[in-house]
Amino acid sequence: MKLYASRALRVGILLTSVFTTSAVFAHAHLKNQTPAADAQVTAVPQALTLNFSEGVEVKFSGVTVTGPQQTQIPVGAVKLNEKDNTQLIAPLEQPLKSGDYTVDWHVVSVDGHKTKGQYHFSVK
Ligand SMILES: [Cu+2]
Repeated sequence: MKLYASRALRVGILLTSVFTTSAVFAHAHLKNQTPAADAQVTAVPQALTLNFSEGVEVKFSGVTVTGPQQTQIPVGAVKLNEKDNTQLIAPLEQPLKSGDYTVDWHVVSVDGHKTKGQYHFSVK
C-alpha cells in the first residue's frame, strides 16, 4: 500500500512536469489583433494585423476573410513584420464595406506546431 502511494506520487510529479514543459514551449496562440476581435471599427482597415505568442513561419501561415452574405474577401499575400516574427500582416486588397467579417487564421509556429482559430469584427 505504501509502495502504491509513492508510485502514485511519482506519476503525479511526472504529469506536473510534462504540463509545465508544454506551457513553456507553448504553440503560437493569437494574443491580440487589429481590428480587435468583436470590435466595431469606423475607419476601414487596410490590413489585418495578428500578434502571436511566438514566432510564426509565414510560408505556412495564412488568413481568410469572409464578409457579409458569405462573400470571400480578397486578401493579399501575408507577410511578417520585418522586426517582429510574431506579427503577421494580411493586406486587404479592397476597401471593406460596412458589415460583419469573420477571420479564419492558421499558422505554423517556429517550433513546427500548427494552430488555427477564428474571430469576428465589424465595419460600421
Ligand atoms: Cu508549439
